[in-house]
Amino acid sequence: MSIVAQPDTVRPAGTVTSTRIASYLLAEYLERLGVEVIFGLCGHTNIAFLDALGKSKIRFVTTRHEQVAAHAADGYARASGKVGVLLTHLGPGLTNATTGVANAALDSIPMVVISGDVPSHFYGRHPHQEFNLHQDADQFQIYRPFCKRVYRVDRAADLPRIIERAFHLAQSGRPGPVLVSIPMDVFSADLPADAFSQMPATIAPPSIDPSAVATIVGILANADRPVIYAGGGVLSARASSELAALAEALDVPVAHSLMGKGCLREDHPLLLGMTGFWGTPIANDKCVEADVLLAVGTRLAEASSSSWDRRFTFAAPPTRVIHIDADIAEIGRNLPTEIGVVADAKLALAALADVARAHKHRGRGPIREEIAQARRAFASKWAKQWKSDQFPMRPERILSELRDNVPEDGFIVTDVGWNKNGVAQQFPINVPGTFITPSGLATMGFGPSAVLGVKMAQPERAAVALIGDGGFGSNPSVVATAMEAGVNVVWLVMDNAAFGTIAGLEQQHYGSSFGCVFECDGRPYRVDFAAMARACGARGVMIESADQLGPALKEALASKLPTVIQAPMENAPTPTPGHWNINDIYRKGE
Ligand SMILES: Cc1ncc(C[n+]2csc(CCOP(=O)(O)OP(=O)(O)O)c2C)c(N)n1
Repeated sequence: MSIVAQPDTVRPAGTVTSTRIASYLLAEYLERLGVEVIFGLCGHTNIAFLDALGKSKIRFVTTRHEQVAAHAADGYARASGKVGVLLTHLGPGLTNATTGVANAALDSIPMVVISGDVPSHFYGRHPHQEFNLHQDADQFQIYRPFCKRVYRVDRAADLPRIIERAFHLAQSGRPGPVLVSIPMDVFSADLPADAFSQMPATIAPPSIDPSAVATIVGILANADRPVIYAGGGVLSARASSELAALAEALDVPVAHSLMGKGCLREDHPLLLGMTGFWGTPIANDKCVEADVLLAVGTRLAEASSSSWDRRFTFAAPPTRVIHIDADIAEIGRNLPTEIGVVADAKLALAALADVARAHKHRGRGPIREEIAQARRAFASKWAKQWKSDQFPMRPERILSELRDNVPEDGFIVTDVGWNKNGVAQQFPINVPGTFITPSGLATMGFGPSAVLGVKMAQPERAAVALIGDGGFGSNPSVVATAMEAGVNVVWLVMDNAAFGTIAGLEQQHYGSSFGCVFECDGRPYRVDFAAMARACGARGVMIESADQLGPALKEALASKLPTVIQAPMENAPTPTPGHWNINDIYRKGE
């Protein structure tokens, strides 16, 4: 027996002639929304929808862990500018994906999570895998702290409306994930054939008021030491050329957060670099001395703000802060702010640049020479290491081989550890959006998986995951997934036989790396990830001397198969010109 769900709107009699099963209508609706690929993992609660996907034009990429699927959907969203879509089973499937979805949330990545759920007629009776210790059919609540909205579809008739709302919310305002938890009987319910008729509205993003433009341009033009501070919001709004136009019109230097890396070409004469703990001295110095700071699309987060310690990166007041962001909650939270503007970064920067071009500004003195000189001086500290033949390799040499061999428009996807911090500080990024990194949640395990989605979004461009052995080891099943999906990504594993960054921190404060290194019988323990890749049918290359890395990268990028390159590496710390308050907290006992 099938039950035809009642439509939630009154329909003129005789306008509906047929019904169809909800899962097939859902797949067709997602096609109409432009969904090209869904990442996920099966379970008894979602196979009705998988059957529909199999009959649709949408590609389904099955992973071997839901966290991998969530990061891949996240990577796809970052590289395509579209919504990432994730499909999970209920209970453990949904909980496995939490880390990946939370990571996307904290980096403002649009995502829709579709999860199977228990049969709605069994809510509260402890059907198989139900979360019910506090409330019946409660799994969707697990996602509340990091989703823009969590929906459980209690009536089949609500499914079309909820899916439309999910795609609308995920992309609008400050983007983020939305969960739609679908009881398995809802997938199988009949719905009127035209039930999914409402498409999400096209949204005109908020712009900036002309009087605010005039005020801000006036303040910047008359400032003695202004700085523009670009966050990830500049890149997600695809606003690099507007940023460059504003900076050039008023001759204002540009610093950036971790997520803002790549906002200007590396050789742009006004680019200061990243701020904060792993930033550059000139970026921290110019921000701390600034009389005006125009922050755009940023949370002014802890790591990039030297824990907001006014000695190192930002000192407001006396610095006058102007903050433009898509999310009003960000404005004024971390720094006292004089002017806040809720606007789309691209529209706001374009409006500011237009007015700035016709505006006179104070002389900035030899600011460009000063920047060039300071950046050269900092880079000279590791110039020798960029060419080092040492083996196990210096991390800087690994970066230099990567830069020499990956085309400018290729993607560098990092994880956490030396890879993220070193690339953000030292690695030239010239094409906006080609540096992809986990910032807000800083999730170990992001890079190896996210690169899959990046490559699927941009199959013609190179995609390399630069990751540590800790990060790669946390979910090596990505190699099998890449083989099945036919994506020729490259994982370059910086292997220091440790959770190196934390090992170094513990060593610095406690004189030991207990619990942070990989050892077997008291000796460093290295997994042969290259051999493991070959066991999956992929390519695997173990580097045995520094000069082998360049050729190995060339071959990997030319190959049709995915490749793991494992480069044994010294555990050397990334320079830290800024400050991180955690270093004031540790206390060593007897
Ligand atoms: C899921 C998760 N667990 C723990 C951490 C804390 N953490 C930050 S860096 C790091 C070490 C990463 O090790 P590896 O991938 O080998 O890179 P390396 O630091 O050696 O460069 C850890 C464990 C984290 N960020 N994410």
